Amino acid sequence: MTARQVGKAEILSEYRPRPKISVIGAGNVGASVAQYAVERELGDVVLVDVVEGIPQGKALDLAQAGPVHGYDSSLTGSNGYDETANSDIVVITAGLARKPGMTRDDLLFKNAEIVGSVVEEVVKRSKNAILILVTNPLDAMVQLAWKKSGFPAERVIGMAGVLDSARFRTFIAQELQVSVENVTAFVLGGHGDSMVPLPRYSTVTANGGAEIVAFLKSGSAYYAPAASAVEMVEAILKDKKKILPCAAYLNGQYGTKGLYVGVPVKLGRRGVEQIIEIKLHADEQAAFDKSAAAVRELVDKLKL
Ligand code: TXD
Repeated sequence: MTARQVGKAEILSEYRPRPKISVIGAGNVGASVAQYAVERELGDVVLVDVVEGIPQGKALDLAQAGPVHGYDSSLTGSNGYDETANSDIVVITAGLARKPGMTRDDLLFKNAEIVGSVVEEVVKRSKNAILILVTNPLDAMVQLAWKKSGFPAERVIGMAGVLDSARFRTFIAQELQVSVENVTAFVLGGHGDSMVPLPRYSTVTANGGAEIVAFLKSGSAYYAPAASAVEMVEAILKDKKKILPCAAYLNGQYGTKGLYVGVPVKLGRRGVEQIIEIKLHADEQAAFDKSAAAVRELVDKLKL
């Protein structure tokens, strides 16, 4: 690029604020998403929750870690949505978490109500945002959010595959005593017990989440889920064109139509920029179909 004199007016006219990342639900996952996002200086963060004082307190606490960690992203906590106006990305974690013995599906109706109202508030103020859904049951919640938002499908994405794949990689690395960095793995299908780890099925992986629920007793996993959501945020804001497994809207791909299910996608500034179709073996396709059928059953219950 050739050097040129840039006048002050030109600099001002090119001024762009930092990306705004709103995180709805300032619980375990939401607060960790905020933490990882500011630690990587991906943008300014607005934390929203219904519980008074929680988003404000956590936002202030995280802001005060800034001088130590060396980030200067701004953090705002609120019980309302006005501060989320013109967000680039909205990560939705609001809802109830699984308790021991509870399946993700038990959460369906309660969380549908919460996510529905959140999406309504969010889209009123951020018409061009990309929505990343985290709340369970994930595949049904992302389908609901897509319907409620009226957004194109490429701007409504579910986080599950990155986490499920990270868990798969962790277990393989622990078993083989090698660095997690040397292990790649992919998990397809819905986020639940019918998920399809590739290259081959593993029940250890499918239970990775339940294991943590059993350890923690109150609450479910949140560090790895938050890290996974932030990997998606980063891929989008930095337009990385990164291929990650996400819950995406299928329109015939993988033999499934009109449904959100976990598949590899290319993530960039426009959201889901491409759905990557890998050729499945017959047994993998059968497992995928079974998983998609389980998601459809749940979505049908919502009567969207
Ligand atoms: O892979 C995945 N997608 C997941 C999903 C991995 C981990 C967690 N997963 C699900 O995310 C989990 O089953 C829950 O449905 C959500 C959030 O889990 P988290 O562990 O963060 O739950 P918390 O700590 O209970 O936080 C939820 C917060 C809590 O502070 C509530 O007060 C708030 O959500 N909440 C709301 N905020 C805004 N608006 C409304 N209506 C609302 N209702 C509850």
